[in-house]
Amino acid sequence: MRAEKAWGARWRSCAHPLAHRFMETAAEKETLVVLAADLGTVDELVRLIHQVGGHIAALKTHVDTIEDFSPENWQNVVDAAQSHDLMLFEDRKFADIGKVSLTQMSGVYDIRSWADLVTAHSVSGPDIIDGIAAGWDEVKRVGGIFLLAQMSSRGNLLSDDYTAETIATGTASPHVLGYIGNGSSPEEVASLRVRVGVGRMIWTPGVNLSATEGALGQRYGHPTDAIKAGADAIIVGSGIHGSDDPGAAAATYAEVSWSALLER
Ligand code: S5P
Repeated sequence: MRAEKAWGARWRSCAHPLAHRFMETAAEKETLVVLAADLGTVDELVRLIHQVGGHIAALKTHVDTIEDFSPENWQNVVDAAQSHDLMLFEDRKFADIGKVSLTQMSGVYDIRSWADLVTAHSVSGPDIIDGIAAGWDEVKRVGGIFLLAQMSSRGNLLSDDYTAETIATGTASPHVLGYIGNGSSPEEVASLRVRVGVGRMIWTPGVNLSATEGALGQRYGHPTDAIKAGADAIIVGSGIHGSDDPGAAAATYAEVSWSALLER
């Protein structure tokens, strides 16, 4: 099978079903691009999804930044994503105690009902994972969590020890599909991969083909370097949505990322 051949050990070792779903979509479309769809309105988002949908493997959102959010309106984003076989990845960066994280899975945005994947910090301890997972349980859906093991922003406080503790927390839970790593530094990604082993995903933001720095302390590295160092997806925002031709930009990131995986 095509996905298994391309992904090798990752395909055989990842236990979470949504990891396989991602790897299948990626292999089908030949892309490791996760679009960071950081735009302000539902219409803009839907237009972008249709422009780049054939070249990306998942859709990352910040739902609380959508100016015209309503549950009905948001359904257009969900439908657009599903029409391109994209999982919805809400980058909520949960960080509260378990019980509050559970309630934050519902509320105004009702993340549990449409997100397949979410991000969480491990700073509050392991119970945050059970809180988030209980949110999906309540609506009988399966979801996966990415823990922030590293960050791409300059001056962040995620030390080596913090990264190690985060991996220990993630390893202990079947809900943790993988980790966010710092795509701006191939060395950091490589050391994260050594610690994580083969059985979980590493997805990396902080990648851009032309810039080395972004606004307000964002740092960038080259997508090829991140993937060769062990990243399984590149999270790309400005490099695509900030381009004059997002469709063409997405196609380029897709091509670069897929070749890097095959070379790895
Ligand atoms: O450390 C991180 C973690 C994340 S999830 N650094 C990040 O930049 N991100 C997210 O990736 C961030 O929230 C944004 O949506 C995206 C990067 O966007 P870009 O425009 O810089 O490519």
